[in-house]
Amino acid sequence: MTRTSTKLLLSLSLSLLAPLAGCDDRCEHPDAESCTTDADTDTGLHATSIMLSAGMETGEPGTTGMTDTTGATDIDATDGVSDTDATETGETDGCPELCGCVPALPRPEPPSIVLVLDKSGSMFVKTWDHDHDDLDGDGISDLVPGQPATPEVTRWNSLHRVVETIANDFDDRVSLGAQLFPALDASSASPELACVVDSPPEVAVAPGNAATLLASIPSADELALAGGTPAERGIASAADHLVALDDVEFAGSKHMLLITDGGANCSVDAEPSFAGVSLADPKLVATVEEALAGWGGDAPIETLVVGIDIEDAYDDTLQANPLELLNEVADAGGRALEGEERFYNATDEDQLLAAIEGLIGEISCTIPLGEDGQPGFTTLELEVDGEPLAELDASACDDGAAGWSYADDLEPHMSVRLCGAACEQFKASGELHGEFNCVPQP
Ligand SMILES: [Ca+2]
Ligand SMILES: [Ca+2]
Repeated sequence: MTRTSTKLLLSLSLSLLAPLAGCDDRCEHPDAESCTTDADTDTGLHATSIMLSAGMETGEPGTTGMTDTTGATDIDATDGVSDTDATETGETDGCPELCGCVPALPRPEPPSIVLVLDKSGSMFVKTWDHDHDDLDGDGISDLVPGQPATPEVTRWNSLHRVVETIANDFDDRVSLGAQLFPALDASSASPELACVVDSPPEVAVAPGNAATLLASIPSADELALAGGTPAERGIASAADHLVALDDVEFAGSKHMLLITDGGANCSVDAEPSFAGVSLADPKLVATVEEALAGWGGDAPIETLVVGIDIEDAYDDTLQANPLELLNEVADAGGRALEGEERFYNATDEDQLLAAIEGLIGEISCTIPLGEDGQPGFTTLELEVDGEPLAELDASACDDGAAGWSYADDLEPHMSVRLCGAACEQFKASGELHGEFNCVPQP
């Protein structure tokens, strides 16, 4: 809604304001305290050179674009600077000669991510060739002739190892929580007990949470747990928790990472029988959609989907194809892949680690451009740690090239992604600097 109206306003106003003033190639750091402009309360259409700096704490978001719109035009059309504005800007408390003079945006906040973890019986009963050293299944290593293959492990064993790695790796950059589905005390004693989920989640979102998280989930060598796959109840509880977080302490973006080895069942509307709760749950997609739309008017919550060895085949118990079900969940969650498998479907432990590490890395290197996004008629230049970055298209960013790309397709762009080495550099230094520069008008 905001995007549409902003875009409309910009298009409607273009003819009134043309030619727009040009401005200097580069902007000096504006001093947020002394840079009072001759601001009329206005649309910000002249704010064509705006700073954002992740290293600065000054200023407030959403206050960009406060120069005048008193009809300033570059009458002599030779210096690229609005004649009326140039005079006025010269009068303003030491501001450099800019098209705009606005506070820097605040430092990006760490994202909040709930790991929504499948703790169903199959995670502890089914084993897999986690390191892919025995594709023919004869018990002999395919890699080292004559040597026995490594023993298969449970899927939970692999998931636990991956969670341990990523929780430690991202401990200082991401606020993590964990939701198990079903709950720790679920059992196969009754259909109800097979589907119970704890709410709030077992591990509340918090910074520096790795040790707490690992102490609160079943251990890697656990073999005796049972239960269904109440993913919808898990997602609902995790979304409730994210919405309830303090907006100031947890000001970053909010995400759920659903990691599962099968299609969701345990529908809240199911008949209370084992056959009933074993059927695919049609409600999961709707709940994920609701979270993305902004639960109770709150910020959108993305759901990212990682499957553990999901087969593309009809499942008689679910009465559905689990791969198709998870494709639908990924589509609804806001960050689906393209193609036949639109979620990350890991067939071994390395792929599971790569998928989860990649997704959390991507989230932590996605930087918002302020409440109103990028102003119209501007280009964006970014520097990490003092080095200018190349703008990339999204596919080059996905492939790990160094640089940045927009994280969204529509204008005004609301956020950017740092890609490849640029993401690593930002994570190491925390220094991101950016400028919106005006596109010179003819
Ligand atoms: Ca073999
Ligand atoms: Ca093996």
